[in-house]
This record gives sequence, structure tokens and C-alpha cells, in this order.
Amino acid sequence: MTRKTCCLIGAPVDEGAVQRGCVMGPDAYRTAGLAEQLRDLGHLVEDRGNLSAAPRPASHPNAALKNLPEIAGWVPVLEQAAYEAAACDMPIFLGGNHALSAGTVPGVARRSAERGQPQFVLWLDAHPDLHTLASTRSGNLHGTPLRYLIGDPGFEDVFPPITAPVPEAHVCFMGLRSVDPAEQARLHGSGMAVHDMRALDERGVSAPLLAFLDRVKQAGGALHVSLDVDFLDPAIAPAVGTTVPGGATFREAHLIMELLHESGLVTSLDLVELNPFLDDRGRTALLMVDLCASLLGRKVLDRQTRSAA
Ligand code: NNH
Ligand code: MN
Ligand code: MN
Ligand code: MN
Repeated sequence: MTRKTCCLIGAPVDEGAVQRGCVMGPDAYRTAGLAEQLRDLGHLVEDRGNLSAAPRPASHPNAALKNLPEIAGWVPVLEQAAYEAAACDMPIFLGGNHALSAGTVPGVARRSAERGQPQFVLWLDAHPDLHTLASTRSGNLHGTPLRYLIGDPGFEDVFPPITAPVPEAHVCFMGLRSVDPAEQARLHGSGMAVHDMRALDERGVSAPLLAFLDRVKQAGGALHVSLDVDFLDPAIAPAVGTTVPGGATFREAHLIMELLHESGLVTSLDLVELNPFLDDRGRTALLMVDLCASLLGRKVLDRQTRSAA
């Protein structure tokens, strides 16, 4: 297996959701043994500690928006940190609320653009997070990062202009099961690959994922994976403020990680929305660490030992 340098970057973004507690996410991953697991697999691990950001004055006509100055402060800090971390083989951003991807993805995409590599994004989530600042009803900014990072208008004067927007045709969703009308309208007829839970029930996870990975490979692309805890079924992953029944099972999630590892295409990763305050004896943090280990090469048997189909 190729040994990688994995850089852990804590992004304790607490604002952006209804419930507080994601601020503890990065330390929960450390407590659950993320660095040790990756080292056991033969990787080098550099824990770069936690980022912090001061609020920046920001306003918008949508009165529902919550914590806009806090997130407006985080986004440029995360963008620059992600751009720098993308020099590492495998930056792993430890969230923190999903609003953090409005910084991490544009940051790694800026690095990919400099390398002449097209950026792709796999969004593993119950939600598409495709609101604009104007369309969100909840006002929770974790519902908006994907819309911003594909370069759509509606974020001017709040978040910085995007240097390297991810083309919508390079986005793949898996696990969707809670989509608001404004998000549905944006998805309809878009170039985004949309595999909701029904599609995964009918087709399994492997065919849709392999089709997407094939496109990434053909393009010589870089692949960022954004893994929201609520992608998983709440029965196995209770530690998230926005549980939605009917999520991915333990094996579906692991199979995705195993296929991602075998593809060799993943260049960066977000682990987001873990709220340790809502966990049950650390089980969600441990599962997320386990999934991360699968993505970085843990398997039960090597390919030669497994019986050919
Ligand atoms: N779409 C809803 C909203 O904007 C829910 C977003 N919540 C998430 N996204 N957890 O992943 O409020
Ligand atoms: Mn999300
Ligand atoms: Mn979600
Ligand atoms: Mn597809």
C-alpha cells in the first residue's frame, strides 16, 4: 500500500447549525484514535492542531440567517489553510459544522487548478447543502456550502470571490433523503450526479460510485470527499444534530470507503457535523474514524486472498 502523509486539520466550526457541540468534533476524533489508526496502516500523520477565526462584519437581507459574521470569518481562514494543507498527500479536515466546506473545498480546488488538475467532489450527506444565502429558510449556514463552491451567485460581499469554482458536472451526491424545494430546483436538470437513498436502495452503492470514479480517472482529476455524519443511518451514528432516518448502513458506508481507497483518486477529505455532545459513548466518533481508516486502506483481507467472484 502506498504510504501517505496524512495532515489532520481541526476546524471546530460550531456556528452554522441549530445545536451547539460541533466545536468538540476535532478532539473527539483525536480521542477516538484517528492518528493511531492511520499510523497502524503505515501512514505518516501530522496533526496540525485546530484553526481559529475571528468574526468578520457581514450582513444580508435574509433575516433568518444565523451567525453570518462567524461563518464569514471562518471561510477565508479555512480556504487559505486548505490551500496550504493541499501540499500534503492527504489533508483531513476535522469538523466542525458543514459550513466549513465553503472554505476547504475552494482551498483545495485552488491548489488543484494550479496543478492543472480538474477538481471533483463527492458529497456524502442526507442533504445537498445547496441553499443560497437568500433561499435558506432555516438560516443555518451548513445548508449552503455546496452552492457557494460551485461558483453560483448570491454570496457576494459575504464570502470571498471563488478562485477555482468546482464545475457542477464534477459533483456527485450520494445518500440524499432530505431536499428542500429551492435545492430540488437547483438540482433539476443540473449536471450534478444525484444518487438519493432510493437510488442506493435500488442499485446499491458500488455501481453509481464506480461510474463517478471512472469519470474522475478519465479526467485525471483530484477528488475531495465531504462526509457528513448524517449520511449514515441514525441508528449507527446518533451524534449529529440533523438525523434523518433511512441513511447508509455500516456496510454501505464501508464499501464506499473501500472502493474510494482502491481507486487511489481521493486527494482530500472533510469529516463534518459530528456533535460529540449527542453521542452515545463515543460510538459515532469511533465509526467515523473507522470509515476514515477504510478510506486509507484498512481491509479484512488483501485482494489476492479473497476468492475471485
Ligand atoms: N436543508 C436544511 C437546511 O437548510 C438542512 C441542512 N442540514 C444539514 N445539512 N445538516 O447537511 O436547514
Ligand atoms: Mn451537510
Ligand atoms: Mn446533512
Ligand atoms: Mn451516475
